[in-house]
Amino acid sequence: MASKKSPSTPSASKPLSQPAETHQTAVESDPHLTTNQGLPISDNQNSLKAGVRGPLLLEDFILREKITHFDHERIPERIVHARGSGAHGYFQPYESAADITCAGFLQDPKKKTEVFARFSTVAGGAGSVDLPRDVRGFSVKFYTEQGNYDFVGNNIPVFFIQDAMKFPDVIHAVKMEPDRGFPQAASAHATFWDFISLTPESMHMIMWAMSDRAIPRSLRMIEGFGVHTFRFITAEGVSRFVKFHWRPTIGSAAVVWDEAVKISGADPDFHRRDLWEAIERGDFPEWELGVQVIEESQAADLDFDLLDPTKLIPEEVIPIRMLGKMVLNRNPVNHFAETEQVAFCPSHIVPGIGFSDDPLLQGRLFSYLDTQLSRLGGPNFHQIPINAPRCPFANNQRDGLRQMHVHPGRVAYEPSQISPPAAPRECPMHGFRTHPETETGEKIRKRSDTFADHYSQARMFFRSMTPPEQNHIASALAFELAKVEVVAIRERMLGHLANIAEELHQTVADALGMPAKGGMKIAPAIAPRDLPASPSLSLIAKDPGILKGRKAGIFVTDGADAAVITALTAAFKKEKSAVELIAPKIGGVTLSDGTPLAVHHSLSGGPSVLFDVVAVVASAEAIEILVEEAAAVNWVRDAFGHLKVIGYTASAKPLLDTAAVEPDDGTVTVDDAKGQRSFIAVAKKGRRWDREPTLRSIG
Ligand code: HDE
Repeated sequence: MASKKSPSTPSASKPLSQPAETHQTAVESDPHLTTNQGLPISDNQNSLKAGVRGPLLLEDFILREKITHFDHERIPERIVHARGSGAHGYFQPYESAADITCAGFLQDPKKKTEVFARFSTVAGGAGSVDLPRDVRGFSVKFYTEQGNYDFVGNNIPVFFIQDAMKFPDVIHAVKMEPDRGFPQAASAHATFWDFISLTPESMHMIMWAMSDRAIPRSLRMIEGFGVHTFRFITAEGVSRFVKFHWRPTIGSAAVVWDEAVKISGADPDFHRRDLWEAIERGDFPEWELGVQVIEESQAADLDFDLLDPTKLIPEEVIPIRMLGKMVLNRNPVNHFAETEQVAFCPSHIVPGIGFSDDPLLQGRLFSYLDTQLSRLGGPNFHQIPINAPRCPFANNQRDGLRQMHVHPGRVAYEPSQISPPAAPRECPMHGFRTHPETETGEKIRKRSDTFADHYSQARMFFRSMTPPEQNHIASALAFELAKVEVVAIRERMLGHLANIAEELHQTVADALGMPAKGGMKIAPAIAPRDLPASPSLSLIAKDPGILKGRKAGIFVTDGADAAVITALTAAFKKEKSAVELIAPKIGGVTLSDGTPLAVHHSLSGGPSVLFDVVAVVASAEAIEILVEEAAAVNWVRDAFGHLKVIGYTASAKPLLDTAAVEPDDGTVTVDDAKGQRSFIAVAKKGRRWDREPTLRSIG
């Protein structure tokens, strides 16, 4: 506990709040390195040996303490969502939501509530890459005055399964296969598709998981969803159903699959770094929190069961009411203490919010507390600073592993006549009350018939996508199924796709080289219906057309035009886009006017996949050499292939020619102010989707 404080990071080893302060103060005035018992250490470089070249002595308690602590540095990683990135911030409501909920943090527009958010992938281990095709977790701990409220959602509004009983199965199927220990963080393997092909309820989620949503450009750009139906309850006890939504204020965007593959090698920490750097440069990620509100009487009119977590309510049917905004403005001080030790539980709610009987949610209410017991070593994990409520908390729970509080007094029960007057008592006025729902029915293990339509919303999702997004879904399915060596699994999946959309089935069958009309015939429990399309589900359709929050990469060389670089950098900054410079060597370049210019990346360390929009500002002499350099040619070729807008000085044109760049609206010369303006205007529109069919076929 009494670890030494580094003089350069005065608060680094300090608990965020809470007790234990006493452990620190003992060393605060002592600059020496000590053991955990406070014994000053005279030599931190050499172990105790029998002679300078002799064996180590068991007596070296200092070495043993240091190594033992090191050996136990890791705690069990989360069984799912192991790889995460976190940040601190606040939530502030726009106005009082008292008409729908009495939750304290949603009442006063002047009041900010402290939050900690953690974003994660699902399938991979803690050391896996940031950009596999996967669902992203979206968790937020609100430290409210009525206790901690944990929002534990995903970036996809529906789930693979309808009943908690199936969760270990779907996760075992997607995780690395147990005999061989691979693949890590990938659904493209036989066991996943084996399970999915036998689980028709997963088809809607599969459409989302194969869509661009599963390869987000940035964690700052993901949408978040509560998935299940929850309740909002007013002070008068009126209950309504709600579906939660988080919307990033800079809009959502994805990478293209080939970028995801390359980014995973070029920067496995792409998302974590992006979140960290954005917060460090003051470009704070923001999300609006909203709800779709459904009157209890309205629930029966919906054409699906609100308790079924494989269904969503289109915004076109019930619009989202925005309640307030979350801003993440502070990076963690210590990844382990905060991001790793944070414990989210869907059962952590506050008055004004309630659960529905969704059988997946009901299972989760048990699971998260249970998992913390093994991950965080016992029932006192709420005392770890990142988990501790910021409001006072008191009860008669005592002792247990890793107890950090020293509870005074002889009474740890109630009722009691001898407890002090200030001892905690239940509070009928302000205490949490479960909504008094009437439950009737047999004890039964059975899926409700109202959960049986597995294809209509999958079809709705697919048909709501723009053509490029539909092609991406087909390509993702073809890629994943091509990795499944068991032909029967592929055939069964084709059978499901035929039930979702014939055009999708045919495209994937063609891409797999499976016979025309290939696949198994799968009889749906309920014939799929043609629901109206929901354009709000498409990312491309609601692209905000901004550069804010994006990153530009300018490739510069010796002799490059200083004025052009200055103008472009200023133009991107004006749009609130980050700018990074790339040069053949990390030592930087000397510009046309003789000034030296420092850069952020060398060519090999800064491939164009890391940027949203790129420019090449180069001298003719440098380009003459670079056309022979594969890394430079690929930099441009990839940018073009990934549909990026490319700005270039006329002198750089030979490099574009060597990379077989076909000039189009998205390739713009930037030598003068007019060109620079039109480059920025085109760049704002985002990727050149019209280029894609000329470059890639499905599969
Ligand atoms: Fe989780 N889930 N889950 N899950 N989940 C966990 O809890 C579980 C589900 C989600 O950033 C675990 O602390 C069951 C849906 C997120 O720390 C565990 C079921 C959704 C996170 C667990 C589900 C989620 C978790 C593992 C089916 C979206 C990461 C470590 C009944 C609404 C939280 C932990 C963080 C983590 C169980 C299904 C979201 C094992 C049993 C649906 C974002 O308790």
